[in-house]
Amino acid sequence: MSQFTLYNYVLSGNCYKIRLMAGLLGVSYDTVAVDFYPGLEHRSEPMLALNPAGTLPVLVAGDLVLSETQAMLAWLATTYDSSGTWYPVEDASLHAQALQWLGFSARLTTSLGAARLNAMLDWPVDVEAVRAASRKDLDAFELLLTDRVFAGQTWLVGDGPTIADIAVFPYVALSPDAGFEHDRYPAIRNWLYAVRGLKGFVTMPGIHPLHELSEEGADG
Ligand SMILES: N[C@@H](CCC(=O)N[C@@H](CS)C(=O)NCC(=O)O)C(=O)O
Repeated sequence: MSQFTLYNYVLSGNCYKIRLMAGLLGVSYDTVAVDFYPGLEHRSEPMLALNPAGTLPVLVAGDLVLSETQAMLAWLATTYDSSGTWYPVEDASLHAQALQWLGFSARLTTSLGAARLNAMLDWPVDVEAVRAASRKDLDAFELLLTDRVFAGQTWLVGDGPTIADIAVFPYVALSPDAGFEHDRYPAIRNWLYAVRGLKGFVTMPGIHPLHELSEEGADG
């Protein structure tokens, strides 16, 4: 049974965060396709009535209308993860660290996300500024992940995957769309690999499944 409706654009990294989290939690939902480009339907009257900010995604569950991706991730984990591990609110330190990463993920929308929209759709942005911010964010993320590796950890918070990983994953994984390859980022490559290996992982254009070879695939 469908648990919520997602106003969705298939190429949007922020919409993908919600599709990915729902896949990992095994939650079913409906989608309403919004013609972000070229239609700019997210800025149409009906969409602005739903979300005056004119952004995607929008999540509707009964009376609840959410227009911030980070809040959607928190709501999904709090509502559908009975283990409590995806959003560790019981532990003040882990909770604060998760919120810290959610803030970082929002920043990535304005750096890597904007650079990607510009590269793919010729979206009007200050190209030099967003590309400089993108490189800075990727470099900083590589260093932070390297610290985690030295601490013997794979994930961003604690010792298992959380909504922090899901929030940060899309724009880092999609950065080659904007010409930011991962070759110089070994810690990022390992972490991307770990996320892609999660049970219930779903893909989007530009992000491939981890194992494409099956017995049939190997034959041709
Ligand atoms: N508040 C939003 C921002 C999301 C956002 O910027 N979404 C992009 C698409 S991925 C968007 O709708 N941009 C609208 C525009 O630039 O016209 C969130 O983090 O969920």
